[in-house]
Amino acid sequence: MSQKYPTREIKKVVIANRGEIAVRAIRTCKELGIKTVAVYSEADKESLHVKLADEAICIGPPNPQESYLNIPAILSVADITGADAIYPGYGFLSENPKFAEIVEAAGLIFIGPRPETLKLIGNKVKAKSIAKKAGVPTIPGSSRRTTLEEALDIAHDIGYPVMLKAAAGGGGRGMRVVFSEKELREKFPLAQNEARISFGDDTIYIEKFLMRPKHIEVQILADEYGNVVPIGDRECSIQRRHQKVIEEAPAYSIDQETRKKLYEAAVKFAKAVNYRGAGTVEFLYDPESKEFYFIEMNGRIQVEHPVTEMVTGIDLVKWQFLIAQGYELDIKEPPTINGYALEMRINAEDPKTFAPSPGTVEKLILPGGFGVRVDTHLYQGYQVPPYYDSLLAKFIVWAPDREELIKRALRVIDETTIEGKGLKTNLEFHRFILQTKEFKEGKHHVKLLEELNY
Ligand code: MV4
Repeated sequence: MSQKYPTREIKKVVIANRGEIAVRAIRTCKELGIKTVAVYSEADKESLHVKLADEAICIGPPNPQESYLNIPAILSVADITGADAIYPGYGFLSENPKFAEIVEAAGLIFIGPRPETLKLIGNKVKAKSIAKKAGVPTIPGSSRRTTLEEALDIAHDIGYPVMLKAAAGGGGRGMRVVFSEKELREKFPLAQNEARISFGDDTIYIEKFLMRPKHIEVQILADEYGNVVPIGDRECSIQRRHQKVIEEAPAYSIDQETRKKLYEAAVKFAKAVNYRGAGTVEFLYDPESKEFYFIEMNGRIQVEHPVTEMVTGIDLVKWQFLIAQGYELDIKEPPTINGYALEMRINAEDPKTFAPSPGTVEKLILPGGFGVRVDTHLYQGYQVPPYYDSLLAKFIVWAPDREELIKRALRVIDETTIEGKGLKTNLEFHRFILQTKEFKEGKHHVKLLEELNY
């Protein structure tokens, strides 16, 4: 008989993050009756998460290394306030195995995957070989350190173009496309050198290059009793320089048969790494062949989690806290997906140069209405600091079909005002993307913005 009730209780949690995700987590904690302790840098003294938390402790100067990445400072806050758990959110220390280890060694609950799991999924090459062994489709090529000679043989078998990838790279860094044997001989040592210099590790592997893939990901919830459930899928193909701009759920262009196979693959991988909590398995999808390929697993709640929440009605952050206390998942099957949702990441950036453009929010009119959710830490008078990522708000929109979804998203942009000295946003960039033929027809892919010269 599996466990129905918590094996441990979280009475007070340190939210080791800032901005909209800290606000998001504090809201769920209030509803769960969990006390919250905010940590903040000197630059975030007036930030919303500090105002909403039950307690707030300054942990250092604006520089993230001395504040949000300062492990001793964060552990000390838990000690001083008598917290029994730490919530990492996304970014910062959220996927740092050492941090998870230290938190658990201090007798605190790390609300996230096990440290060993974070180690496994943190290494792209290791993750790919685990996927292969688990019977999860991976991109043809090698999944371990590859010499030039081996690369030449593999490229001959799988055909050009091929992609050289640095094992220690990630997020699009350390990748080179090669179109011929001659180019492979030239570029391979360059790729090794670049990897050694950039990442301190010259391990290179080779893959078949997918020309215009879609980025499809599967949300997973996994409890401590071996239950692993896919909680829908998302398409995140609208990216600029590997930064997601618009994400949507469900992925519009995949059919039910492919969806079922994707979910099976994602569950297989999550079980193979003994996953716990909320996680996402990322795939590249070729709409021509309907083939999909594992690329990585993310051991954190993702920025775009609200689109999944909008089409399933499931509070993913709440389940992170329940699983961390030993609750068993009462979701046994992939939930019914109702309608469509998309998220627009509203960034403080110059619409022409995309350079960060922090400033003071002097005039703020946020959108609302049926099928509209706004996750933000902004308020009128808030000073956007220049030290952190440029995300100001997430506009999440729901509608029964994708056509109405795009109309509603455009209406949301029209009614929004975010203005202030020096403060610029990418609102108009979203309007442009939503009105492209490719996006409207669901034919967008990861190279679209680059091909449109963004
Ligand atoms: C690829 C690929 C095409 N072919 N691998 C980018 C970062 C990491 N998530 C893996 N990525 C890719 N790997 C092969 N063999 C395309 C991507 C990719 C991508 C590439 C260029 C620009 C944007 C991208 C967004 C997602 C994935």
